[in-house]
Amino acid sequence: LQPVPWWKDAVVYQIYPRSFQDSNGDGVGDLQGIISRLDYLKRLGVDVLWLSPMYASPNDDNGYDISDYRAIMTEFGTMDDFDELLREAHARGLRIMLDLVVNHTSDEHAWFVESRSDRASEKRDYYIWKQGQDGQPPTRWQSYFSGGVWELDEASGEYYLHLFSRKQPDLNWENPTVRREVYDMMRFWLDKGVDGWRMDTINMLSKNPAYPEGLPLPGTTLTDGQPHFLNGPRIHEFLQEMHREVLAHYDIVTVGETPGVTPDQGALYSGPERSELNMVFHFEHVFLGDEQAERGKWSNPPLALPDVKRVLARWQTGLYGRGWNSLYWDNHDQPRAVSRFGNDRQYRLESAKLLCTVLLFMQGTPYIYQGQELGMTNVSFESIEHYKDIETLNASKVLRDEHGWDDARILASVHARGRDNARTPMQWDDSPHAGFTNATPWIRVNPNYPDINAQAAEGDPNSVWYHYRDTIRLRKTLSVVRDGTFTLLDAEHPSLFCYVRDDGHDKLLVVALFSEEAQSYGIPDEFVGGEVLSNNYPSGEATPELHLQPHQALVIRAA
Ligand code: ISL
Ligand code: CA
Repeated sequence: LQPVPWWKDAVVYQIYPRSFQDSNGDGVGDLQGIISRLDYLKRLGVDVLWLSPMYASPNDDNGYDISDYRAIMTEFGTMDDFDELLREAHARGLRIMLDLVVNHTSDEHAWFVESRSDRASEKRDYYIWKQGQDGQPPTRWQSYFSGGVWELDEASGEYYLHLFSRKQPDLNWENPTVRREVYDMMRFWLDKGVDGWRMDTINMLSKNPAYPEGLPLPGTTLTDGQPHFLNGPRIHEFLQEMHREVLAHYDIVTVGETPGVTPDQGALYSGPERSELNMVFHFEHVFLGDEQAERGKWSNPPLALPDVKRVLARWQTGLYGRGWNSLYWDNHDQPRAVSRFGNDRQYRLESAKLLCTVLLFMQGTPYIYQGQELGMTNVSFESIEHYKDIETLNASKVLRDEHGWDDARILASVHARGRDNARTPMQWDDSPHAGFTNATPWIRVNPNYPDINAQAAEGDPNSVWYHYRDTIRLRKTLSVVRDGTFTLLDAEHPSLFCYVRDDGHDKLLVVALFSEEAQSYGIPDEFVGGEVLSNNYPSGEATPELHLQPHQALVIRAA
C-alpha cells in the first residue's frame, strides 16, 4: 500500500505579503511581519503557508513581475529575513510554498534587458519576438490587463508577446535554455528547504507556434487568443520534464494555477501516474457566467447556487480517484468569499462559517486566503483613485473610454469584482490602520476593521475564526473527508447545498442553507439520529426534518 502523501491532509493558508503585516513602519507588509504572525497561524491550525511573490520586482503587478528570481523584494526585506522565516516556520511545523511565476518575467529582468538590446543578442530567443504585418501586430489577441498582447519595440521593429502587462513579457518555453534556467532557479529555492510551489498561470507556457488569430470578442476589435495558449500543444511535455528534472527529487507539494481547464484536463495535470503536478486551481466557480457576459467579469452576471453546485460537484466526481482537487473560494485575485458567495451584511458570521464548512468537507486540499478566517469583506472605496491594482485601473479606463460607462457604474463593478477587495490590509486589531502598520498603508484599510479583526475574533468563541480552527481540526480526524466519494443531493434546489461523503465505513451529510429565509429539509433516513459534528448555530439535532436557520450549515454523521 502506498503511503498517503502529506499534502492530502494539509490545509494551506495564502499570504499576500504586501498586505499581511508591516514590521518597519513603511506601510508595506514584509517578511519580518510574517515571522511575527507565525504563532497566530499555528493557533489557527493550518499546515502550509503559500506566499505570493516576494522576489525582486518593480511591482507593476505587485510582484507577479519578477526582475530577479534569486533576490528578495527590497521592501519585503533581505535573503537573511527569508532564511529566518523558513527556519521559524519549520520550527513550528509550518511548511512554506512559494509562487513560481515563469510564464513571464518583468521587463526589468536582466534576461529581457539583454534580449531587447539587440536582435542578435544571445538571449533574444528567451522571449517571444515576432515581425508585424503592414504595421500591425501579429495577432489581435486581448491581454488579461486590457489592450493587445503585442508590444512594438521601436529599436528593433519587432513585437514581443505579453499576455499580461507590457511590463510582463512572456518567456519562450520553446527554448530549452530558458527551461534549464527555470529549473536551476527552482533548485536554488528547494535546496534551501522550501516545501512546494504554487505555479502561476502554468497552463499558458506552451503557445500554438502558428500564432493564429483568436476568436471575435463583443464590442472590440481585439480577439480571444486563449484557445491558442491555454493547455497548449507542449504543456504536458514541459511539466513532465520539470517533474523529471526538479520536482521528483524533493518531497514537496505543487499546485498549478490553470484558468480554463475542465476536470478531464485537471486529471491530466494532477493524475499521480502522469508525473506532472499534485493538483490544480480551476476557475469555473469564480468566473461563472463571466465569459458569456458583454464585459466579462466587469458585467458581474448574477450567480445562481445550482450552477455553483454543479461546477463543484463535477470537479469532485471528475477527479475522484484520478487526480486531486484544490478547494478555494477566494484568493488575491478574487472578491472576498463572504461578499461574493455569502451575505456580508445581515448574516456575515453565519454565512462566512457556512462557506468554511461547505469548502472544508469536500475532497481536496483547502486553501484559506488571509482574512477569510475573520470573514473579511469586500471594500467600497468612493473613488477609483484609491485603487492600486493594474487590472482594475486598466479596465476602468477601457470601460469609460471605449464603452461609455460612467464612474458610478465602473465603481459598482469594481466594488463587486475588483482584485483590490482581497488586497486591503489584514485586520489585526482595532488600533489605527488595523494594526497592519503605524504608517500610511500602501492601500487603504477596510473601514470595518474596528469590528472585524483578529484580536476581536480570538477573544470571541462565536467568531468565524474559531469555526475555521475547529473545522480544520475536525476534518483532520475524519479520513472520510480525505478519501470518501462525493454525492450531490437535490442538485436543482435553489438555496440548499447538500452533499454526502462516504468511504464505506463512515458517512457524512453536509447541509448548508444559502439563504436569509429559514427553511425545512428532510434528511435521508440513515442520518436521522446521527451525531451532529459541526453546526454554525448553537442548536440543531439530526431530526428527520431539519429546521434550518438563515445560512445554517450542519455536518451529520450517519448513525
Ligand atoms: O485575476 C484574474 C481576473 O480577475 C485572472 O484572470 C488572473 O489574471 C489569472 O488568474 C492569472 O493570475 C495570476 O497571474 C497574473 C497575476 O496578476 C495574478 O495575480 C496571478 O494570480 C499574472 O502573473
Ligand atoms: Ca514594511
